[in-house]
Order: sequence, then structure tokens, then C-alpha cells
Amino acid sequence: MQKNIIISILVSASLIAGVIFYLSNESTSTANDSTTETQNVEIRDGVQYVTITAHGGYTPRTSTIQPNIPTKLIVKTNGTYDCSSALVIRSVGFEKILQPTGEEIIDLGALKSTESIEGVCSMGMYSFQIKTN
Ligand SMILES: [Cu+2]
Repeated sequence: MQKNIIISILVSASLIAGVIFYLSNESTSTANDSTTETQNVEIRDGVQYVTITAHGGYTPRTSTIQPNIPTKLIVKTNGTYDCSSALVIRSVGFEKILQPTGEEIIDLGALKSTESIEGVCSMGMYSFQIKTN
């Protein structure tokens, strides 16, 4: 009898711990999403740089750039061990496993006003899009 009570306490304690862990994870990912609003496109010396973070997906999911300007994509990783580090950008023939922490600079060329570029993880679960305005 005593044993059963102890077991059920242990089981419910680990369930509660699991729920708390899940909820705290949820809130961090929401916090990350709110930073997607920040400006991630910058033109320096005639080159347009788009910066995207790969970590449990890509942030921001959608970026808007100007057409007809030579453009480079900077993909930042920071302790990225999930599959968003396996990046594929078909339209420019890019396919690479990124370093867990670092920066990858990918030449996108100058996009036409109707063009858009899509990056996906190698399994196609995560993606991001770069559109022209
Ligand atoms: Cu994936």
C-alpha cells in the first residue's frame, strides 16, 4: 500500500515536471518569434545583406528585400544541432550542413522583382522565404 502511494507520487511529480518543461520551452519559442519583427535586411556598399538565424527552424520565416541589388544571405547558427543546420536553397544550388555555431554567407545574386527564394532544411520540415517588394 505504502509503496503504491510513493510510486503514484513519483509518477505525478515527473508528469508535472514534464509539463513545466514543455511550457517553459513553449514560452522561449514564442519569445524568439517576437524578435522576427526586427529588421534583418541591410544595404552596405551596394550589397544587400539578409540575415537569418537557423536554430530549431529559421528566423525570420519571411524576409522582404529590394530587387536588382546584389544580395548575400547570412545564415547564423548558434549551438544549432537540429536539422535546420542542414540547409538547402535549390534556386542557387546551395546544399550544406552548417557549422553548429558560426556564419555562412551565401551569394543570392540580384533578384528580379517577381522572384523569391526559399530555403528549407534537408527534411523539408523548416523553411524560410525571401521575397522582393
Ligand atoms: Cu528538418
